[in-house]
Amino acid sequence: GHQGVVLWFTGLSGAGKSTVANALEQELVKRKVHSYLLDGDNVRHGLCADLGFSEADRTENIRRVGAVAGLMLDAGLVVLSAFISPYRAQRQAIKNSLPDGKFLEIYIATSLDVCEQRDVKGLYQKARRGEISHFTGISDPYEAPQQPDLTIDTAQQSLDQSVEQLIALLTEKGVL
Ligand code: GGZ
Repeated sequence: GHQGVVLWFTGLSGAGKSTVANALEQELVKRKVHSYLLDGDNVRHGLCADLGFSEADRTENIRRVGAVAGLMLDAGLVVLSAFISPYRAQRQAIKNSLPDGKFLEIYIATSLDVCEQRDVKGLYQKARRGEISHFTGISDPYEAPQQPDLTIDTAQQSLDQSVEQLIALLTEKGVL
């Protein structure tokens, strides 16, 4: 059988966290590996619908997601979690709460310039105009991982290459 793990994707808005995590999830389905993708789309409308983007709310958002990821890990799932999770201490707290080796940090390192040029949802433009406050990378901090298990820059490599790297990491760690 397979053993569970938490793959924690972190990076700026528009960096490609959800895209890469979705592509990996599809590959895991093909391999009949039970996985679940937690991201803003399925968490911020329900479990965390009461939270915004202040430091306290982001910390609570990430704390809840980390707790859910821990429960899913107990159930033996490969958990993919894709949130900006901008604070090092938040990510470290989740790592500390899980068994050794069960938290793999995936840094989606796509630069702010690229994310802002993509501006898929027009949020960066709004943030620059001051229409959104506390926007990560513009008017709010992002603390990059110092020793991620994997770094992916979606401007430098294809989606397929990113998935291959992740599969290689999961294989190396004995998950697959
Ligand atoms: C950052 C914001 C903000 C602010 C709304 N700052 O590109 P998106 O739209 O889909 O991803 C962003 C998402 C970030 O939510 P997370 O739950 O991942 O954040 S955290 O981990 O910090 O709790 C963006 C949208 O929400 N968004 N306002 N001010 N991103």
